[in-house]
Amino acid sequence: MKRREFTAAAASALTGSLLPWPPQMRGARPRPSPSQLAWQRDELALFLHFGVNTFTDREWGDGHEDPAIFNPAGLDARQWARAARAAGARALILTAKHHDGFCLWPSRLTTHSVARSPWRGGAGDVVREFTDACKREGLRAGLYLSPWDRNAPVYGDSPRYNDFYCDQLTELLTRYGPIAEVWFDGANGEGPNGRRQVYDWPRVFTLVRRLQPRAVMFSDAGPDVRWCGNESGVAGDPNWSTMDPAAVPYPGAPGDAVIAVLQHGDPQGSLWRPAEVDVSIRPGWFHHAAEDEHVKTVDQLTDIWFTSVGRNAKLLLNVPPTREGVLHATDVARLAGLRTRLTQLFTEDFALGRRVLWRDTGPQTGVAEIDLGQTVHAGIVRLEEDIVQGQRVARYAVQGTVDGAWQELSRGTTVGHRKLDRFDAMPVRRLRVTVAAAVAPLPSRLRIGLYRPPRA
Ligand code: FUL
Repeated sequence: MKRREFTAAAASALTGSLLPWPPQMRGARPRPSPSQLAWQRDELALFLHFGVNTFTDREWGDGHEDPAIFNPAGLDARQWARAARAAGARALILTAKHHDGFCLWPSRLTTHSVARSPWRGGAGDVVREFTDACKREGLRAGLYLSPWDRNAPVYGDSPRYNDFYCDQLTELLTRYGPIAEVWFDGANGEGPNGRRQVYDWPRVFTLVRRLQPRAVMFSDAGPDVRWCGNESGVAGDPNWSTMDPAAVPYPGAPGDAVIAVLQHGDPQGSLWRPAEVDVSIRPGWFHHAAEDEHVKTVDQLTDIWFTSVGRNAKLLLNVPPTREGVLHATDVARLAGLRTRLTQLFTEDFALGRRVLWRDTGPQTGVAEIDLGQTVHAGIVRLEEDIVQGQRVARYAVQGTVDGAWQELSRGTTVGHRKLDRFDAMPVRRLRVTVAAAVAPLPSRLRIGLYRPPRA
């Protein structure tokens, strides 16, 4: 589902300097804050789209749903969290409110919520069950609160809706313990009365920072992590984790130039704002029984892993609960299958423990060579920068000796947290990684891994 346009209100105020955190040092390369670092190191989070759309079989509700339709009799948040753990995910993000305005928690600000549903006799709270399940399974919990609300009567009455939205955020960020990520969707349209909302983003971001200082905020315009510019599972190449905040001034800012920056970042950008790749395991974001035969295969999910985590991004994989309130058996099996595949691919690192000979070839370039000690059947190379120090590599090449002669295995642009390249299977004895260009001197050497071919 593609986003719609936001109004340009308060755009100019949304620069990094507005916010007290993350700190950015003048003149130095931008670096991640501790929360941004933890967020990226999680690598995989699951997204849970759940709400009245699950019962109406729609993707975008209009806000006129009868809350009585919401009755997920077998709701089991523990099952969501266990499936996430089996997939190797370390966080989950739930749609506490989608564009229809229906709240999965008993918000005192609206009657369009679980409190008016028959589920748990009207005394239920999906957000509570979700956050409790995350805690019990040792996962971080995140919440999505749609800015666009097609039910709220005050939507489009800008100051009043901004109060309403901030009050809803306050409920979510004060009742349920630590929240690791707050997700602001760029989709936007008219309210029930045909009016457009002018959002007070600086106020929203400041509120989240105050109530949950460790949470990262996602939107097209950050402030902490950015959208990757598409919903197909593919981060940009190159993919810089830095960007100029003025390039995407507010969530939902339109235009090809905006999409290009979201995809690629900017090597000269003044802020650390890494890319998150959100994609659904199914054609839609919500569960539709008609799509049960169209769940992405383990091969497809593995490809997505390479084009997201393998391109310096974080993967947010949507797996929507059914009307019963559980993840569908097919989806659960695919998640487990993905983890099994990744474990198979990355268990044996031929370069592990081997001596790396590094030679500086210029102030910002160098060559690493590794003798693997034996000829190995290889097909994947892994490169990593120590992003605690920021991101610098702009161009690299990987070569291997095949029957004594150097051959190119892969080449690329950015590395960042992780770059994964697949290449035609080769019997490789020695490995060489050349950093041909960087945007600043490298503070430390790359980490290098070498693995079997994907489907050997
Ligand atoms: C989009 C929304 O319109 C979709 O319904 C979904 O929530 C997706 C993650 O973002 O902008």
